[in-house]
Amino acid sequence: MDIKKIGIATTALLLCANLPMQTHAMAAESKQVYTTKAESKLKSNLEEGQGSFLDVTDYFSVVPGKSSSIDKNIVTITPDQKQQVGGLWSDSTNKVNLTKNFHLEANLYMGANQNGADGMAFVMQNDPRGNSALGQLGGALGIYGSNFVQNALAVEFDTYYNEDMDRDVVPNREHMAITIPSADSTLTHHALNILPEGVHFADGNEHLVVFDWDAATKTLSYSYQGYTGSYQVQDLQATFGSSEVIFGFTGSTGSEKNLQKLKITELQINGISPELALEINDTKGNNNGKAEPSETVSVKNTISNATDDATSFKMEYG
Ligand SMILES: [Ca+2]
Ligand SMILES: [Ca+2]
Repeated sequence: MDIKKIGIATTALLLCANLPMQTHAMAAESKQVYTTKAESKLKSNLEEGQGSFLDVTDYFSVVPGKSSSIDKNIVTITPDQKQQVGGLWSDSTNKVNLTKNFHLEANLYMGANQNGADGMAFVMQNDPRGNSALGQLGGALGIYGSNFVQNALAVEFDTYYNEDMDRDVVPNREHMAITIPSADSTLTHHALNILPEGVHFADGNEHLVVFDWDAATKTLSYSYQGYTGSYQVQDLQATFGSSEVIFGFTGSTGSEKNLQKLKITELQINGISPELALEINDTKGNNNGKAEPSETVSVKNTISNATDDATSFKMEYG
């Protein structure tokens, strides 16, 4: 991943007392201002959890009264029971800005029953129902049907071929695709990948899935076990009714079933994940972090962002 340097700030301090340099390093870091609280929270979660979430409930919640549940950082979308539907959504008060890049990685477990159903979907949405939005069960995957998730874009991992909704999937096998959820019984499967004969999502193992939103090209991409696909949105307003969305996962079972669960392992929203490198030099260069009275000390902050999204943020010096 490219490290893109997005800002350099240099300042010089004239010290009048024999202060330990660490004082100044801390001051510079603590004044860093992030765009929203959610970003700060995500960043601290990632730091505390060393790249993974300790508690998903800090930023996500399941659709109340449905079949999904959270246990620590494991989200069960559907238990291994028939006629289930559930979903997990991000905090509706801290939305994702689609003019900035987005990156999410998760481990998906689609079950162990090769003849099971129905699958899961990753969804970005601006449904008026917010984080209680959910479609129908069975082949509708919790995103389609009369109560479909509106103003949305979805990546479905479909473990069961349905004669109606999967009509354009040829040959008629398990597949992944990007869709625009609607109430129509005929869907268009964009960026379609069909699993080979005898290969099943429900293989009893977890697999990494990666989603990226590229703000510059308005393109959603997925990557799963070597399969990739992407879909370009022409207009944010037309697709989402906004430039801000919430995101999450849905899933369902029907007359067939599977245990379907996931673990979010990496998340970057609104271009966060800045890394701060602090370089301190005093003019004598030999006093191990302590400056002498009247000595000039230079402090150089280099802020880099591991995403390729050059989000602006503010530096303050005290
Ligand atoms: Ca299906
Ligand atoms: Ca499908």
